[in-house]
Amino acid sequence: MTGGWALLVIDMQRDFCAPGGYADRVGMDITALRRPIPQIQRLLYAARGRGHTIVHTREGHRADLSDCSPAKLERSVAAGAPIGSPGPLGSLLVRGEYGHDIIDELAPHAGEPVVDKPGYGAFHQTDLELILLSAGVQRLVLTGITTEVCVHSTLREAVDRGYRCITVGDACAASDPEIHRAALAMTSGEGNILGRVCDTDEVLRLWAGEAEPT
Ligand code: C5J
Repeated sequence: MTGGWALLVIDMQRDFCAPGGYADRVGMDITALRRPIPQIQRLLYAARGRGHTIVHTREGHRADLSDCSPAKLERSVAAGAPIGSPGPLGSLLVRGEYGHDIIDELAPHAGEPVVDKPGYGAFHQTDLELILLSAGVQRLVLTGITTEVCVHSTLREAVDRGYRCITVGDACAASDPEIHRAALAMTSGEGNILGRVCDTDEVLRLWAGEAEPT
């Protein structure tokens, strides 16, 4: 096997997981979005124990929204949750606000990089690729939310960059379970065109050397 593993924990922020955050305001089901938390905790525990690289991401923008494209801003306004508008957790999806940070249950440990991203994909306008290159990573395990947007965008960016990817079905979530299923089906179609879809137990067996990575 060549290349090290990285566990990506995508956008498990209060803005997507807590009442009053962006997702709640836009009408998403935050109960569904919180469902992968226990599986991500298991993967984090195992990855830390095995010394795998762990990267957390957060979606958000500068307070002046100078890094938010007009198209993205207009979309959020039309959806009823304008990026930058005030809420009980602070301005929606703005860096430094309480809502922008990662939920307590999945708080990064000291030394684990947190990548702040202005887009949906975690490679877009970030230093993620450099972090992975420096750590010798070639295999990514993707978790987080939402399956169909930020996980999928990141997955597509990663596959085009040559990373071997596993999307962990029970460690990702969408607000709508049908969309979650469809996003996973898109991934594994055409002979795993966007990499494999596994569940948490399979990844743990793989890391334990009890299954062969492909
Ligand atoms: C969205 C994300 N859906 N993290 N962001 O706006 O998937």
